[in-house]
Amino acid sequence: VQSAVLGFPRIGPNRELKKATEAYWNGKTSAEDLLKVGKEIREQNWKLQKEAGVDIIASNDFSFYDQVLDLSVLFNVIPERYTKYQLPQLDVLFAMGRGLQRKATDSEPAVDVTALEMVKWFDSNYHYVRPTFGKNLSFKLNGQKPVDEFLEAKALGIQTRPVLVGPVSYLYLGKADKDNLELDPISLLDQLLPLYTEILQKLAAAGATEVQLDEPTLVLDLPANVQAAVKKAYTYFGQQSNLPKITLASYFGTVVPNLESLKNLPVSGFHFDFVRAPEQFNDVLAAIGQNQTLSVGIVDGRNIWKNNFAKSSSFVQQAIAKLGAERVIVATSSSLLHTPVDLENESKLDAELKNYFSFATQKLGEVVTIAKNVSGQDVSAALQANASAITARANSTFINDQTVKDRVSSIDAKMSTRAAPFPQRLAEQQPVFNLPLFPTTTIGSFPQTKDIRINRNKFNKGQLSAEEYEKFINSEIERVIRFQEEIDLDVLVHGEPERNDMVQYFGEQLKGYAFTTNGWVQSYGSRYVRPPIIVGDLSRPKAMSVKESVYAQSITKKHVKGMLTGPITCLRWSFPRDDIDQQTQAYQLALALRDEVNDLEAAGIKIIQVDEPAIREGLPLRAGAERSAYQVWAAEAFRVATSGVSNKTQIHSHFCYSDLDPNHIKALDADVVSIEFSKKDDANYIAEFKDYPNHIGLGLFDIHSPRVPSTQEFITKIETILKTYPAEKFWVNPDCGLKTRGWDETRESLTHMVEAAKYFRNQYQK
Ligand code: THG
Ligand code: ZN
Repeated sequence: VQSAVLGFPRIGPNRELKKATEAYWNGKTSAEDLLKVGKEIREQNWKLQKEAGVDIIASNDFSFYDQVLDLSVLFNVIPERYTKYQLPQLDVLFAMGRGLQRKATDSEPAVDVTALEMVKWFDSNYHYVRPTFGKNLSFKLNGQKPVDEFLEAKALGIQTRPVLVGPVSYLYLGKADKDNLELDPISLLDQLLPLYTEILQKLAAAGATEVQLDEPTLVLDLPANVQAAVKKAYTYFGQQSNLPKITLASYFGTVVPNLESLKNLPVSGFHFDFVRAPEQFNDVLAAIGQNQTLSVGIVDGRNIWKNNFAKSSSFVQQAIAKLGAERVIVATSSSLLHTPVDLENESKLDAELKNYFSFATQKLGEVVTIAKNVSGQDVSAALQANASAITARANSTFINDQTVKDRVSSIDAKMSTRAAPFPQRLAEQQPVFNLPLFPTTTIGSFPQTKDIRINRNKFNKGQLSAEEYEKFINSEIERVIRFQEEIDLDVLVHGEPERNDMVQYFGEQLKGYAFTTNGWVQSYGSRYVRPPIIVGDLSRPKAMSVKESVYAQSITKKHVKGMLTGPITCLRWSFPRDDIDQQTQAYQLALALRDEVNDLEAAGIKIIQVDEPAIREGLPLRAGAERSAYQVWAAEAFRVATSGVSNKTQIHSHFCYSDLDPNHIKALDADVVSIEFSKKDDANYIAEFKDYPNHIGLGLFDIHSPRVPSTQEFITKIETILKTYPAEKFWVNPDCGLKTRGWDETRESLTHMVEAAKYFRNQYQK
């Protein structure tokens, strides 16, 4: 029985890719330098997998930004605004991913382009760059990245299985441009299939015997025309000559509702995710054809818990019993992109905990061991060590906390409902805040400068005392407060200089969490996160954010928002426990946050923002009972966290990077919400939020791009929104936090934003 890995993290064991990419963007190194780092990482990853004994190793899983964006470049799905500057292809790729604004020089003209939209990859915290289909499409191949990388591995003596997102998922995850809204991307399939064929033929000619085409959209509720497109695409490939064998891979859920479209397809095999959806086993086994292989995704690509070898092996054995050993492959459930690179890099992690975890590198050993075990090879030592780790975790002392359990069972409707409904709260809040029309604010974070990172590092290494560090943080807070006063924002924030990340920061302070020092996972482009790990029942030993908020409020007359991360987002951006359900973990977090919200209020903070950007990504991928239940408990968890305050305290929340459901947002009953909007300025989306009952800020500029919008651009945008949206409910704010931006562009953008708000204030007061 063979072992397979669907993809490996491409960031390098010590974030080599991030460092190289950002150095290139900052003009410190050349494109050649960056390409070289990419090549080294690929080589290292392939060798690691080869040495671990993995039989089927992916290539083309590497990307300098995003694998979906790579395909857009490969197929020339490049909107005109990126091509008119004659930039090198690598710079076109980055411009599409993050926008580009460059002043004219003697030799080069000025460049000013916005980025494409970035959206969550299914229910993960990875973001892909959405293919955007404009009016003047001219599909053709740009280069041959998959072939080049295949050949690179081959030259190292490593035969790989190239991976590409499949044609149906590529189109279905894309969208029509706003000048081309009548287009259904799926209708482009006929134009795309010859290009896939061309690249697949090139791969075959280069020596690839097999490719992996990822069709994760098969786990969604697909309209009939998309199901038909699956059938059509793979039937088409079956009719072409000189293609490699195709493994059609799906993951993150069950494919059963779309199984009809997979029957009798001329592919050599399928890969399915049995970690997330073991219940699809009988149905998919009944559906696959006589000679087709089944890649059994059994090692979790989305979480870090050690695999249970005994359980996994017996699962795979069932497949072998039906299909025969030669038709079964043991695989990771998805690409390992979503897990940290190597547990061995964690020198500070408690040894007991470490024994329960498995990162990408360790997961290589897991697929290999399970494959060997079901092939009848002797891996008894590994099995024994594994069994004792699994037992030890189940019996470990840090998991259970009866006080927490009791508190969760005491949650009732009163705890999750504000004292009065919104109109009454608003009436009580207005005299407290006295805000002007079009109040301006930001989402919370301000630039995380090099200086901040250096000082945080020094403090963590013990080179800076607690007092010195606090003094430094306070000086940063003061700088941010003065800046906001200077540009005349209405509701201020403290800027979050003390926080590395909005989830990790709280994870580090809650009991029941473990955290890593080097467990980075790519979130988008060069931005990575270190998800904390929920290992036991969660509680809050002491206040987590009160000190900084109180200091900020003490040095200004304007209101400063207290800033917290909501229960769902803490859950979604952590590695959750797999031994209890997510709802229980969310309630535990909600109670810890409720205490924090109440403490902030008691300390005199009158506006408290509890961000839930991950609320949408937690939504089960398919409609049904589980999804409806989630909508209820996720909203309830948020309200448990935020309903302990008086009517006069204003609760804000913030959401980003997903297509939001206004009804779900409504169920949270926050007084003011801000939502990401700058890439979604089409009339339909505005209309969806038109009836949102509470107050709302539609994000006015893209904070992922260094680009600075002009005052006029803000005015035009607000004008469009005000055609459908009532002015008296409207807040003026950016799309998201500013931590990834530099100070210069932040100052300029916010200044323009405030000017635009004042322009409308004047207009409306006349
Ligand atoms: N935190 C986490 N997940 C997130 C966000 C976040 N997902 C969605 C959204 N915000 C966009 N993602 C990110 C992820 C990382 C960063 C910014 C936005 C970021 N990371 C720093 C970096 O890579 O340089 C490292 C931060 C650190 O020191 O921990 O800026 O905000 N969890
Ligand atoms: Zn955001």
